[in-house]
Amino acid sequence: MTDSDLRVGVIGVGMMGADHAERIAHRTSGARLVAVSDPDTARAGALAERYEGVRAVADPLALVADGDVDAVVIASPGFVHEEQVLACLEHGKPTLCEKPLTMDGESSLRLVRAEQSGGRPLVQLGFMRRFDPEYVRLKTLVDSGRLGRLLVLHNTHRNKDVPASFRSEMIVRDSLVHEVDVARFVFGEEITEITVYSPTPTSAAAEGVVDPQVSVFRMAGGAVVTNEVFVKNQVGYEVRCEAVCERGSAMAGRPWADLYTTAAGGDDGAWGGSIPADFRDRFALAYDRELQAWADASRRGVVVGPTTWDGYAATVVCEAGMESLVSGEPVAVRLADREGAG
Ligand code: ISE
Repeated sequence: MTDSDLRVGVIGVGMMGADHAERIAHRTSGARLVAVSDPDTARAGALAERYEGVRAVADPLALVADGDVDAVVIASPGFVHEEQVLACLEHGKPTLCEKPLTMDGESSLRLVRAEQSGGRPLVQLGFMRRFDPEYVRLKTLVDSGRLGRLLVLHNTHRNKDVPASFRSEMIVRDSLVHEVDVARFVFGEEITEITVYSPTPTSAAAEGVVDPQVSVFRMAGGAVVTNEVFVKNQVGYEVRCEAVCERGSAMAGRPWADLYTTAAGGDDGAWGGSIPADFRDRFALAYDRELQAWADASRRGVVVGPTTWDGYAATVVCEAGMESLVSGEPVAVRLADREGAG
């Protein structure tokens, strides 16, 4: 720890925020955890006590304004992101904002424009797959042209379980949003149309929830992306992405690089590895690299990785996806002019 360390405040210390707080406190060089805020003040207090020199601040906007906080991680729910990100922009503080950027395209666009009018990029979006070594290698391979043109991308995204309050729309907005970003990242193009299909739901799904969901994106260049999102698979966290090109394919996330084991079982032997329980395990390295890249860039006064525009585009695709979830029909994605006033 040195005087030039980036002093970081974390807003929202539930599952992901607490994980990021620990990462900043112990695994991010050049960064120091100094403050945390959460509507559950007891939770924030308990977390602050775990680390030396960390304060719990009740009001998240006071944390942003605090002169002893150089940069902010926002891991609160999406519906409070707009005012928190705006406050960070107003105070000129580098920010890492977890997805979704906001709950609808209009408010996300307001943040894009607010950042643009400030004259300097400040916000990195928390799309961690872009920092996962396998996704990075897949993207590098596709970009190298060695496999020829990229034709189709197949994404699989499964969670072991979610609470009954995790409704069909959340599967689009909170889960599929990652694949929206992956498609845009790997192709380097916008998504122009989305269709969300509703297969027969698993018997584990809460009443009225469409799980799994299968969706198809049409990319600006004409290619197609398929996605399966299944949030109650009862097994564990399985996330993969296969790029199908003219002369070969590449897959990230399968098999998960893990210890291969054999075991005596029943009449026969058995072999296997293990499936991570959730995203914190599977993407631990990606999160480490994401936070390190953010801290390094923040100290240099730049932004690397996904931007507010990426957050905005993902929000608009998900809005169209929620419309398609209801109708089952393809819905066009209409983005504002990237630099313009619209
Ligand atoms: C959660 O919010 C995440 O971001 C996870 O990566 C995703 O797998 C999960 O479905 C979401 O609820």
